[in-house]
Amino acid sequence: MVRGASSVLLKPKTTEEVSAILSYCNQHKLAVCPQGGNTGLVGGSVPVFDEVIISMALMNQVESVDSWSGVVVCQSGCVLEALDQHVAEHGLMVPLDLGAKGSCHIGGNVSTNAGGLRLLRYGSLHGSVLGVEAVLASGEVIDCLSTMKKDNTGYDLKHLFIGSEGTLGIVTKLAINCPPRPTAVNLAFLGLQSFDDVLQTFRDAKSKLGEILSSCEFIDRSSLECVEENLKLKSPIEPHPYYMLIETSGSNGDHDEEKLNTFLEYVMTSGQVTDGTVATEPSRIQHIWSLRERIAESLIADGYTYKYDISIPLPHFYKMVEDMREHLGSSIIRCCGYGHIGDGNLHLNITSKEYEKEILSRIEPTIFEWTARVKGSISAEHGLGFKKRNYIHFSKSDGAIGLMKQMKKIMDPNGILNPYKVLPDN
Ligand code: FAD
Ligand code: S2G
Ligand code: ZN
Repeated sequence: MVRGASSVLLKPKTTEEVSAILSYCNQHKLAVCPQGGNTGLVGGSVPVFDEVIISMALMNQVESVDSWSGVVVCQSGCVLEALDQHVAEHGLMVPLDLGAKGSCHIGGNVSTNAGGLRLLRYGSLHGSVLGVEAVLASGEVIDCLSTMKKDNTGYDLKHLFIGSEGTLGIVTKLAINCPPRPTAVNLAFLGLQSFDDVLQTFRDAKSKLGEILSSCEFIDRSSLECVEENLKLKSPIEPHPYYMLIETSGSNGDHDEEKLNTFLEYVMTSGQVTDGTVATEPSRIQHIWSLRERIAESLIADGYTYKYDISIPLPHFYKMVEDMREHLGSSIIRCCGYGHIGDGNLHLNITSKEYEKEILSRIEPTIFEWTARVKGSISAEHGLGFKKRNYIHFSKSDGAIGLMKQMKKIMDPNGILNPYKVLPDN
């Protein structure tokens, strides 16, 4: 848990106001902390000392929706869910979905390069964001707000602002390529006996569902027990060691249902999947998604959560959970693994009654060394923020970190943008 406070909170309404604020803060060497929906999980949006908080909440207007190309231009303070509802009126969807959709901003999503539940289908924001308008520490407005899907004129600077967590500039507007909203959605909730079966079923889902596969999520028994015990949610199938959520999204219900049934028949007869149910009706789909999306919330009820968001090569994916569980023994309440298996992204969460330094010292740096050994990433999608910045060297070379520091120096010479975030102290 990261806490902070500041005596100044500014809520600009326009790019010009952001520019004037940053130009003043830069001249007077006043540090700032950009804030979106404040749902980040690594302390990136929390002031460390008395940084001026710049909240983007009032910059929440959609500027244009091009129904031919599906490109939407909006301000960065649009709440993800509200933006998705807005574009839904045009038969489009925002190519990103995550449990925090009701509060997070699209600007915060871009600044953390959020992954979410459908990256498997719609790719990363580095692909779906076509243009960015951002304001540099100097107050200079950088207009890279192209709405073109192809633009090979010089260095693609928008990528600097995607995932830099407010340390290179404040994102004020975005152009996003929004795909057509699917008219047919199915969600299968499957029970499996072994992790090998999970991997095999993932591979079969890709080959047998092909283009209609839109999400493949994983939950272990401990995660599901947590939402059942702490939130009193009910699983639609009998207890299993492992579970998967496999979603299809398409434009032809009959076609998709036939493909999904063929896939399910195959994985059930092969014994890879030993129980399962399929939801097509929105309220049932929502209930099954809540079993996955509310795991984080359910863990809070245990007490203190040590959270790890790791990219791991699939053959090692669940071994880390088993190794950590054995390593920590009875000193903890729960060690559970869930996440975006389709992206190789494990959310490993450990809980204890309250925070214990001794437990943390048994987890870290072991978990980061483990990750580095299998050439994974110590932060798959949540970013480094304040909490993980000093572990960056477990996933980035000294040369890469050195170049990042040079870029930071060029773009923010006075170091006023979100200090103590992303880059390590030394
Ligand atoms: P904030 O938390 O306000 O800020 C995040 C970072 O971006 C900070 O460093 C901040 O300074 C910076 N920032 C914010 N706005 C701007 C801007 N306009 N310009 C420049 N910098 C800015 N994350 C995932 O990737 N995938 C998930 O599946 C996922 N699921 C989640 C589920 C729950 C229940 C919760 C609570 C969080 C989840 N998250 C997930 C984490 C979080 O929602 C994301 O990191 C999200 O992108 C943060 O958006 P935000 O608007 O809340 O940003
Ligand atoms: C998710 C965020 C929740 C968590 O649920 O996909 O990114 O706390 C996570 O791990
Ligand atoms: Zn996630």
